[in-house]
Amino acid sequence: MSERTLVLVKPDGVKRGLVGEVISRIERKGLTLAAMDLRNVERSVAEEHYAEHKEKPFFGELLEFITSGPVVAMAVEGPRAITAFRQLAGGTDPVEKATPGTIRGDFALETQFNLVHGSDSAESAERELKLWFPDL
Ligand code: IDP
Repeated sequence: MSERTLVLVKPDGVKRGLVGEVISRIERKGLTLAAMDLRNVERSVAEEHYAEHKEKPFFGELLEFITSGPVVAMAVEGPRAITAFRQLAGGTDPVEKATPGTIRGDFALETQFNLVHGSDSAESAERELKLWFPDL
């Protein structure tokens, strides 16, 4: 049974030239791209995307960051794609939680600038894919 997840290469990943690296890891895992787009993020989309964090102290900074430059948005598909990509990404804190061998563990140092986003559940994936790829 195949499922889809939303993956973002965040502005730090695009600026650092890590788009190819992320796509390569997704493809080597056996997952496939159902859609992909380089785009600037509207503030309203950023607010909706991160709605679950709106009471957090870092919400303002997070919106600034995610709208600071283009992101690459992807719909990634495959068996257990949601969990599979979360494993490829590694934990949120790239030093304390992400292990070497993961995207964040190999390439990031700061929690905010952790390079990628991946939906964290089937419900999130459905909500986020509707937001980012309404026509898919
Ligand atoms: P996730 O991206 O691993 O699912 P979430 O807890 O959903 O992690 O947080 C969303 C994003 O918000 C993180 O990827 C990171 O960029 C940012 N973030 C999370 N916690 C902090 C923090 O304590 N300070 C600054 N930014 C944070």
